[in-house]
Amino acid sequence: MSVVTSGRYTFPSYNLVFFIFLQLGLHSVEGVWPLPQSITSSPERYPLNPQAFYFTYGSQSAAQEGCSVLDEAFKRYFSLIFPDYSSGRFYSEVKFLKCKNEVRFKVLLNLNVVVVQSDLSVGRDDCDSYPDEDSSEQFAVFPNAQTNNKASGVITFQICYYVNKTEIKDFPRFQFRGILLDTSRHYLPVQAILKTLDAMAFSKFNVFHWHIVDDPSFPYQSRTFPDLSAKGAFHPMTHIYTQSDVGRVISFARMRGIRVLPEFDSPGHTQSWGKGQSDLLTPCYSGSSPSGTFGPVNPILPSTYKFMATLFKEVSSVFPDSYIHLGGDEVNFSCWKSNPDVRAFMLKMGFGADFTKLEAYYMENIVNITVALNRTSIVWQDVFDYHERIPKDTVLHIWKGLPASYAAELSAITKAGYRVLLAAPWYINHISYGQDWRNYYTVQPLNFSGTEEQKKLVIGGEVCMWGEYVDATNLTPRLWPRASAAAERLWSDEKQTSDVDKAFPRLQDFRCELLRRGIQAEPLFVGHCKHEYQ
Ligand code: CP6
Repeated sequence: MSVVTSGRYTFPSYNLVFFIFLQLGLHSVEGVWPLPQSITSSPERYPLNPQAFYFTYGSQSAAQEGCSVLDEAFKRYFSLIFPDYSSGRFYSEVKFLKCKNEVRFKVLLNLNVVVVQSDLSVGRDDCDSYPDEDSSEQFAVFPNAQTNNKASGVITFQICYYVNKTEIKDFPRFQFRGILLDTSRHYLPVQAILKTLDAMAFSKFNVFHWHIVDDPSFPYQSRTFPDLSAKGAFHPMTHIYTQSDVGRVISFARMRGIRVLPEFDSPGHTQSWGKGQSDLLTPCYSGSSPSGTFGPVNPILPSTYKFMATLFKEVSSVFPDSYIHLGGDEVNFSCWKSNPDVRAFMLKMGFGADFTKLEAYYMENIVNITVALNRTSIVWQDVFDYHERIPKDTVLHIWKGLPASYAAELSAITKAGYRVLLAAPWYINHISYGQDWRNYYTVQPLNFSGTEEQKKLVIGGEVCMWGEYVDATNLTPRLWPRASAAAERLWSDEKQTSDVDKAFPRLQDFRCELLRRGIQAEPLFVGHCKHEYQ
């Protein structure tokens, strides 16, 4: 059996097409997650046989052999569909055991060819470049069976798996579907990041927001300022991300249709920066003399902006995405207030005693640095709350509050004409007893007062995994399958996914599929997975 993929246009989101496939191959439509915009399955089914199965490019497809993202995706998904075959265990006992719940029979098999045509709508650029906000993720699959008489006669085969004849037309509801990992509170080994990227693709997440540095540690090894990690990382050799590590993460993500969005959060959350860069942080005062402690980045020195311009120039050359996250959250003003030089600067600038004006002044300067680098900025909502003098293409990232307050914030920010990203309802690092995924699932991102134009400014959402209590030991089960609940909210049609009880068995199935693919996803409730005894 072969699977031919072809299209009038070309392929977009490599992680999508084959994902659906796999699920069709092994399970019923119920296990497909997130729910496609349109899926129709018929009882007609075809045997799925690894010896006669291959992916290939359709003659109509603009992408052809040599399209790296697709060539690699073909290999990955073949192994996922036929794990035993790929590991050479196909004829072993394992395979036999796997079949025991199916009607067992041997057949003389005419090699059936299942043709799956994919119509997708992007140019071939996506084969060789990085995914971006304009990458189309639309696709459709139409399988049908043909008899391939050229195949080498008949073979004896034990068939365990079938694929139902199924048509899918699919596209995302929101363009930005992200996961934040925090590598400052705890260092996450590169392997843990790659594993997370793999799992992200399975749920159709398409942005890895890398909150790479923060107060506790500075693991990014900078080319221009190597002291930042040499002095600011938990360990200067083992707990850092070298340039080559970062490159690996970016290309691994690219192959899965995932953008890497770096965050260098300032002026707050920068304690670790001060260890390797003197005069960057504000000296705090106790009365009339310095106390020996330091506060946020010092906004009054020209040297600060020179440093930041150099750092962000490097960042924009290392990270290809057209967005850079600049942070701007949770600035504590007490140290700025204590410092006489800062107070004098405030008077000189006419800020009076309003320190939000100083923060606004700082953020404007930083945003302008990224504008000069031809990058679009994303900032936390605090920056909007303080002032509105930021470029109109800046994206505001909502992280605060209960539904009522984030709805009000969505309303206010979009009314001012800014694009917005919603993170507040998806703090996946928070855990509690019971099925909290239901809260993530029932979020209604567009349920705020505003015009249709305002609603269009909501570009998507993000699941945040803040790292205070998370390292490589508990990252995976804390993320999965709970993050998948948010993934369906961000991908699928709202009306078709309005019933959380209907979602439950599908999410349970999907969690089993994650386990089968080697992702240690935690259970949702009492039960078992079929693959445990198949
Ligand atoms: N770190 C940084 C954090 C948080 C933020 N920024 C944060 C604070 C409170 C909650 C969740 C996250 N840990 N740098 C705010 C965006 Cl509840």
